[in-house]
Amino acid sequence: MSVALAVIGTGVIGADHVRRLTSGTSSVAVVTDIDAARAEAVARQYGVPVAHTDGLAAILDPRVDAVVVASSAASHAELVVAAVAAGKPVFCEKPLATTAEDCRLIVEAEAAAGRRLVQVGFMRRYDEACRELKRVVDGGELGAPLLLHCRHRNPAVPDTFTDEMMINEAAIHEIDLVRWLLGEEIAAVSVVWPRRSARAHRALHDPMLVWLRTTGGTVVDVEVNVNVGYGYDIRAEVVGEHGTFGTTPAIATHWLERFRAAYDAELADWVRAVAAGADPQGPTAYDGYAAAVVADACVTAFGVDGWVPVPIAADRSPR
Ligand code: ISE
Repeated sequence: MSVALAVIGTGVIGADHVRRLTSGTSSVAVVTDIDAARAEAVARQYGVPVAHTDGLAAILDPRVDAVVVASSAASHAELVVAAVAAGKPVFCEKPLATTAEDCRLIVEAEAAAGRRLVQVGFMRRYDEACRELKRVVDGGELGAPLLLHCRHRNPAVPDTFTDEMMINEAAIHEIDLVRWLLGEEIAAVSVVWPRRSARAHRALHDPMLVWLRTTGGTVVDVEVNVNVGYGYDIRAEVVGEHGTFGTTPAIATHWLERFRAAYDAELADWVRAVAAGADPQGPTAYDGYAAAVVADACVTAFGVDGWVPVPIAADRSPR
C-alpha cells in the first residue's frame, strides 16, 4: 500500500522531508505551515495537491493515513496528541515536546491507544558512523565505557536561539545518543558556562559544556558550541577500559548535509512500518520523554554548581 501523508511544518526540515517522502512508497497529500505562502511554495515545488495553515485539520483529513510533524517544537505536543487520538501513526521531529510534562501526556495518549503510533526523529540512531560506534561498544572490545566525549558544533544560529534551545534543539541529540549507545539512563547532569564566544549574540551562553552521568557511572561531556563559523561538526568518542573508538570527524556545511542518509533511512524505516500496519521500529515516545526529562534537568542546572539529579518515571509505553 502507498501511504498518504500530511507534513505539518514546511521550514527547512519539513520541506526536506516533503522532498524525500514524495517518492517511493509514500505520497504527500497535504502540507501545512503557519505561513501560508511557505506551505504553498513547497506544495508547488513537489506537486502536493493541498496546502493550508491548519495542522489539526490536516490530521483529521480522511485522505491522510499518517502524519509527519516538523513544525516548531512548541507546537508538537498538541499535534502529536491529536494524531494519536485520531489513531494515525505520527513521525515527530525532535524534540518530541519542549517539556517532559508534555512528553508524558503523549506517552499516556499512546498507552491509551493501546499500540505504538509515535516515532521520534532522533536520526543519529540511523547514522552509519553512530551505528558503527554502537557496534564497537556492544562488541565489548573497549571494555566498560568510562567516558564519552561529544562535540556539537554549528556554524551559526539565529539571534532568536536561546540557552534552552542549546539543550532542547541541539544537546537533545546527544542525550538520546547516550541512552541508545550505552543502554543506560542518565542519572545526573551539570552545565558549565565557559567564557562567552564573541560570535554569539549577547544573551546566549555559547559555548556550553553539558555533563551527563549515566546510571552505570559513565561520564559524558558534550560541547555545545553553536557559532563556530567553520562548519557543522559532530563527534563522539567512547573511552573504554581497553581502548577508544569514535565517529570519524566529517565537517559539513549544514546538518541537512551531514545527516542526509540518516534522515532518508529513518523515514524509509517509518514508512515501511506504516505501510505494513506494523509498529514503528525507531525511537519511541518514551525515548522522547526520557530525553525531555534530562533536558529539563539541564535547564534546571543552569547557574547551579555541581550535579543535578534526573528523575525518571517508570516506562509505561506499550511494547
Ligand atoms: C537542528 O535543529 C538539528 O536537529 C540538528 O541535528 C542539530 O545538530 C542542530 O544543532 C539543530 O539546530
